[in-house]
Amino acid sequence: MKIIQKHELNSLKRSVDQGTEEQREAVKKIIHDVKQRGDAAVQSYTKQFDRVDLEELRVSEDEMDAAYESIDGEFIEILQEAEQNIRRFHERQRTNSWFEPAADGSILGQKITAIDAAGIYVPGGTAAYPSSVFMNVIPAQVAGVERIVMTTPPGKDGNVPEGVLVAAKLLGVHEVYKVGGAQAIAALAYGTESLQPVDKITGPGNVFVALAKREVFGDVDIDMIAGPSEIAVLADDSAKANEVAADLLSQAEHDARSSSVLVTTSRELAEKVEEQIETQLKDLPRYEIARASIDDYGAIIICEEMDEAIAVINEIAAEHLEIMTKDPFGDMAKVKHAGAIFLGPYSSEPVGDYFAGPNHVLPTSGTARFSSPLSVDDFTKKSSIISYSEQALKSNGGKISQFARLEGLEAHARAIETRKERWK
Ligand code: HSO
Ligand code: ZN
Repeated sequence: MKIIQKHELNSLKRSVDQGTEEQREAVKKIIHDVKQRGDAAVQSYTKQFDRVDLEELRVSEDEMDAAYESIDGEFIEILQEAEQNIRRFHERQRTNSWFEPAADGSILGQKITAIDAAGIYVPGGTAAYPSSVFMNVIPAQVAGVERIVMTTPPGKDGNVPEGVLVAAKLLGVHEVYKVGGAQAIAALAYGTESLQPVDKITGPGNVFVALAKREVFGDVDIDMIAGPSEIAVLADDSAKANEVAADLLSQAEHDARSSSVLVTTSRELAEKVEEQIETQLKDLPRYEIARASIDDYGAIIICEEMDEAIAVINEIAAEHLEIMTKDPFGDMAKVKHAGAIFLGPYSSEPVGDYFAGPNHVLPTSGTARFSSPLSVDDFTKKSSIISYSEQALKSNGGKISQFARLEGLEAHARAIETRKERWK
C-alpha cells in the first residue's frame, strides 16, 4: 500500500462508469426491443447473455421452498436477527404526514404515500448478496410499498443463488424473476406479458445495468448509480494496525476497483498498517481482487494534525468512514461528507454490511457530498395539501390575481376572482 501526499488524492478518484459508446448503443437497443417484444425479447437476451433457455421467467414457490430447506437452520437464525435489526433501524426513518391549521381557517400540509411498486435488482455472480436483498427490500416494506419485485440473472443451469431466494422468502417477497442485465431493467421499467412494470428500480449491477438505469430514469425513478465499494479510515496512534489493515481489506476484496484509504496522524501506524496489509493479504481467498484494489486504489496519507486529516476525509467523501481515534465522537462532529460513519475500535465496517441496522447501500465515488444512504424516503413521496378558507381567499385573492397578471396569465387571475361572487 503506497504512502501518498494529500495533493495526490486525485489519482485515486474513479469516475462514475459512463460505459463505451458501443455499450450505450447496445443498452438502448435492448431496451427498445424489450419494449416492443416483451417476454420474447427478454428470453432471447437471456439465452444470448446468460446462456440459458428459459420458458418460465418467474421463480416458482417450489424453487423458493427448496432453497429454504437446503440452508442450515443456524444461518436462518442469523438472517432473522439481522432482519430485525435492519427493520428496527428503518422504522425510525418513517416520517409522518402533517397538516397545519392557520388562524384564518385554512389548512396546509404534506401527505406522505408509498410508491405502489418497487423493483429490486440483485446482481449475479459473486455479488449476489442476501444482505443486499435485505437492505433494498426492508426500507421498501417499512415505507409501505405494496408490490416488491426482484430480478436476478440466472446461472447457466437456470437457477438463481439460494441465499438470495432464502432472503427473499424470509422477507415475504414472492415475485422473483430470473432476468438480469439491461433486459431486466427494461422489463421492470416498461413491463412485459409476465412482469408488470414498477415505479422505482433500486440495486447495484454491472455497467449494462447502470447504463440501463440511466436510460429508463424519468419514466421510472432509480436509486443511484453505485460504484465499487470504498472505505476510508481516520486513525491516530491509539488505533491497532492489524485491525485497521483488516478493515481496509474488507472492502478491497469486493472489487478490483474498490478503494481503501488510511488517513492518519501517526507515521508509526502508517508503517505498521503497510506491513499488516501484506501479511493479511497473502492468504485471502479473493487475493487477486484485493491485491489489485490495494495496488491501484489503496493509499495511506500522513497528516500533521487531526484537523488536517479530517479535511482530507471530507475531500474523499467516502462511502464508509471508520474513525479509530482517541475521540471518535468529537472527530465525527467535524466530518461533513461520508455515507456511513463507524466509530471506535469495535465498529468494524462489516458490522454495518450485515447486522447493525443502517443501510449498506451508500453513496460512492464522492457522491456522499450530496447524497444519502438508501432509506425509507426512497420509497415514499410527498403530496402538498392546500385547503384555503373563505377568509384566507378574501384577504389574499387580490394579491394572487395581481401576481398572475404580472406573469401575463389572465385566466389565473380570473379563476381567483370568480370566487368573489360567493361573498357578494
Ligand atoms: N460493503 C458493501 C455491501 C456488502 N458487503 C454486501 C458485504 N456484502 C457495500 O456497502
Ligand atoms: Zn462489504
